[in-house]
Amino acid sequence: MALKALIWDVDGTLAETERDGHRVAFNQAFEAMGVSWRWSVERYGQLLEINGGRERLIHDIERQPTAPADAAARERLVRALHEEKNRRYATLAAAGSIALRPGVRRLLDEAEEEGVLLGIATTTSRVNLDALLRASFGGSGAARFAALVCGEDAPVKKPNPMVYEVCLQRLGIDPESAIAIEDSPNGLRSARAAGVPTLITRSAYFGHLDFPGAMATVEHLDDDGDGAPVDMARLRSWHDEVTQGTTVF
Ligand code: XBP
Ligand code: MG
Repeated sequence: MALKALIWDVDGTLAETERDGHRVAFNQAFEAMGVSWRWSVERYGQLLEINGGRERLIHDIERQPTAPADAAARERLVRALHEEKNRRYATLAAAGSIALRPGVRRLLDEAEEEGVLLGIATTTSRVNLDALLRASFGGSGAARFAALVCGEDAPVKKPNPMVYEVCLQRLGIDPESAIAIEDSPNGLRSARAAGVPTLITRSAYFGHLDFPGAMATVEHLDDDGDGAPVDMARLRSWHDEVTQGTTVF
């Protein structure tokens, strides 16, 4: 089965956006809007069990003693906090403070040179994706991807497979013709449920975990485990193993 596309997760995979991006932006939004709580690195790691910043806020606000008691007031506060967070995140990204992870830029270039399609499958909001792509690749960054699927396009979030199913549909390919590149258990579950062989790159929050069902697991894309970069040849060899049935994963 030929490898036709790489489908990229964003947060934790393209860049370490969670600890030093979204979390910092959430705390800036909390301060700007006068709410009393802050999310520590540890607390945010617990909240990452929930995909979706808005969903994370809803979960946490129910446990905040100083949050409004009225449900409608909470909903208004959640919406306002999430919008403010996204503005703050875009500023952080535009300031160049969220760098691409090792090997990401090289592998994107290699895939394009070999005519392999690029997709994105993320639960983050489109505004956040655009901010990161603009900061990383300039104004035309989004145009590199044949399919960009964000939280708005797939409202049922990871680990549900919807985001990958929508991305495959827009790419016009079978799941077995792609490789997903992910960093989290929810992301792996989502890609596997859509039938996509998945490479895990270990990220700050999830790097200590095991990833049963992954096609392969590496520290990052500049080290395939043998100290060599993960390049298109390496991806094709892993892909051949799993799609030609020589490896069960
Ligand atoms: C990670 C997420 C996102 C971000 C925050 O997405 O779960 O919710 O944490 O972004 P992925 P939003 O790893 O799938 O890229 O606030 O826009 O949700
Ligand atoms: Mg991720």
